[in-house]
Amino acid sequence: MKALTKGFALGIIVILLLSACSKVANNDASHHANETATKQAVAATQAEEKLNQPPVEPVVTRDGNKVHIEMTAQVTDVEISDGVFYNAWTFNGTVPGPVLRVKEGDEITFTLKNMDPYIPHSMDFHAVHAAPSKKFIDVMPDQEGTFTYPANNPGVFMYHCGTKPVLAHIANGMYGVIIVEPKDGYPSDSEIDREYTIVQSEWYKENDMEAFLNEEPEYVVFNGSDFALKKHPLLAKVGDKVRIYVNNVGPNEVSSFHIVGTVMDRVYLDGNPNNVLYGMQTVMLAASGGAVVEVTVTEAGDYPIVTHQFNHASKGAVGILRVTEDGLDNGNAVMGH
Ligand SMILES: [Cu+2]
Repeated sequence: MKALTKGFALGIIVILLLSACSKVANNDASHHANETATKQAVAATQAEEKLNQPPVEPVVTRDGNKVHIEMTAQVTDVEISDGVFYNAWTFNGTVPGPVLRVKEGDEITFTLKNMDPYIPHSMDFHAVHAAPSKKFIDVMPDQEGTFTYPANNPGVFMYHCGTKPVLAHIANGMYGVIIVEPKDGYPSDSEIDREYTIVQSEWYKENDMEAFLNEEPEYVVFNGSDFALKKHPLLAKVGDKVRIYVNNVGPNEVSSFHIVGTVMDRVYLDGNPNNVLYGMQTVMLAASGGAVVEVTVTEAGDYPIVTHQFNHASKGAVGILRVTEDGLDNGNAVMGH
């Protein structure tokens, strides 16, 4: 569809150029008309041109319990599989966007700079209480918007662009995780040796609304690509207790999150310390659902992390938790799953 549109735009330019050539002797008025048409065609081509804006670091500053967060909405190519790039709509140029961490009781002042010259974007933090019609509103192209809200609930929350159609903005890459640490911590904090964050998501045909609506995902991935947690396994030492902050951002599928070779000591559903479960094999994550998952690794080796919906694992949602005697990467080839 996109290629067709582009071909169509190029066709218009060729026609314009041909018509310009055949009317060399025309008077000023038609010359002016041609110039205007050419300018319009160039503008149309520029609108068609894919942007690839370099990633921008988010700015996070704290003053007491007031946290200022500054992020960008931008269009950036991201690698979703070996050599496969997706022209993504992003927060700060990465998919998922930056992992944010605040504390229960913080007040967030959030600024979104929309670097996308063509369409509006916005921010919907699942971690806050706010009227969406006032605080999750569109920020127009090349503009910025600032919003203030409290983060009064601890948890592992999704954030995403909420601009219509939301499905397109999420499927194109505009999501991430904000962790709100409980004000008194988790009861198991003192036992934890290592912490990681995993975001599960889907990739469909690039910017194809029909595929987002009605087709199966081409990839289901952890942390943005089908290789992120294979090329760079999560590391642990024998005997460590490992905590994973996990969220399934969808947009369409649920996750059956499972770590092969372990039983979860504790799971805090949605990351709230009151929602504790023990001895879980698999935790189900709704679209946008999160959890804090804790496991103890007792033996050296590679432990695959999967969604136990194996059609999705086969499409990329596999990571490796690599356990070694010293906690360092031994560089072993990753075992398949
Ligand atoms: Cu958006």
